[in-house]
Amino acid sequence: MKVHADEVRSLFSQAMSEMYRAEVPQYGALVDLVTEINAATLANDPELEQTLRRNGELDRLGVERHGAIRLGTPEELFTIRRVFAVLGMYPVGYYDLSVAGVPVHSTAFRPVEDEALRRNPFRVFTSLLRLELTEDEGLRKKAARILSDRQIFTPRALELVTVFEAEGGLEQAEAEEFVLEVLETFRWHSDATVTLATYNTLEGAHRLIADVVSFRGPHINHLTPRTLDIDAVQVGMPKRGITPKAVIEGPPRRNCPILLRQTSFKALEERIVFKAEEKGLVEGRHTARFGEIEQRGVALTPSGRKLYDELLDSVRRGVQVGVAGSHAGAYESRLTETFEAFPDSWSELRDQGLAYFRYSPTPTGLAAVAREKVLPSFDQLVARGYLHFDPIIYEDFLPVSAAGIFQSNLGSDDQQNYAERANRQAFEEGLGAKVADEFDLYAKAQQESIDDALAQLSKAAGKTP
Ligand code: OOG
Ligand code: NI
Repeated sequence: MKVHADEVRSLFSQAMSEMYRAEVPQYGALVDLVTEINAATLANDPELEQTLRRNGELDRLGVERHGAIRLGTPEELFTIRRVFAVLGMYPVGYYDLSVAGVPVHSTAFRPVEDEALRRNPFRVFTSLLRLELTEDEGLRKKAARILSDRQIFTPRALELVTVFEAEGGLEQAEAEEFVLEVLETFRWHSDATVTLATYNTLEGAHRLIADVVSFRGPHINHLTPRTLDIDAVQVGMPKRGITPKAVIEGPPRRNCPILLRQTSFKALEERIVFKAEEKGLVEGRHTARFGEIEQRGVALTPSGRKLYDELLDSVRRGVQVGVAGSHAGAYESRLTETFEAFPDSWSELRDQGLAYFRYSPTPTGLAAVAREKVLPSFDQLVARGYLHFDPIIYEDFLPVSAAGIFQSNLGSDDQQNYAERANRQAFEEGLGAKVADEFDLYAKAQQESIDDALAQLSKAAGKTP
């Protein structure tokens, strides 16, 4: 019997979480804090609890994580796509981070079907280094040569991917083996593949280049739990010896959370053993791994997203963000003020077509149509409370936020100005597939819920004696 991909993904995300807990103790402390705050938030807000329960989100909350990796070559990207497919994760969205001075472009590998998301929404933000954005040709060639010498996947992992592709699934024992083999790709290596001198040259071009090129594999650089109250966690972190970045990325605190709010704490400084020029080994330091938390809200439609982007942009033009703690207060109050222009009730968000919702018939609605034997119009069904609507959670990422997270962990002095040069086509060529459009996925989920709800209501209306 083949194991369902959702099952393999759950095994994998759990194994990853255990590995990270063992390697980065602060991650464990953060997960404990988030678990406490989520429990307290649910206890104080029965309505939120009901909504999460109806959406099947309550069970996934405790295991929900996203991670991030940075790859070096298009070939690595191509193979990681095949690896993630075994885990039921597919590329969604294209993120160009060159605008923010980070020489990468990215996608998010994640489950796409409602049912799969409910089971375990594990996502990995996956970036590909863009050496072509670096001006120094010598350095570009050197980095490319080092990268071409490495193999980030174990031979057995590659074999099992081939088995999966040929047979459409893995047996239980193969799935368990696969999880262990793939874990190797994400593991931290404290020994670099380069000399300290090479590392320093790479770092001189960009910290991120050094992080990608100097190691045997794309170590997972953070694993993020989902909180229901990011402000409470932000306040609670220092008490547990964790220092978060100055500002929370994304929209401000609202009654109706939209998209995604994120905050992170600084990377660990780790001891690295470099190759020596002659004989022996040289010790040095590298920072790569950090911690992050996130609070997720409703997915926005293209017009909702446009409004979000415009408002955020006007805030950022007005205040220098995240440079120093003293700016944080000014940034936050401006953010809150500016976002007053964004409707903050579920019904306004729905009426104005700004967000996506999942519809379900109410018991009152089912009873009423059974009695009346007619089906009112869609808007009437909603107005009369025959149809209930719940927010569809945003499952993706935000480029401006991602850039803020990258930057705070690379050190703000690292900022460089690459020209905006999105190159989705090159990314997809490397990937060997097109990335899915996130809006299509949310629209589909909304439409399916409508079709299903209407089918139930008309069945109730027709069945009446
Ligand atoms: C990824 C940073 C982006 C997020 O949650 O937006 C990210 C990285 O630093 O590799 O994880
Ligand atoms: Ni992240």
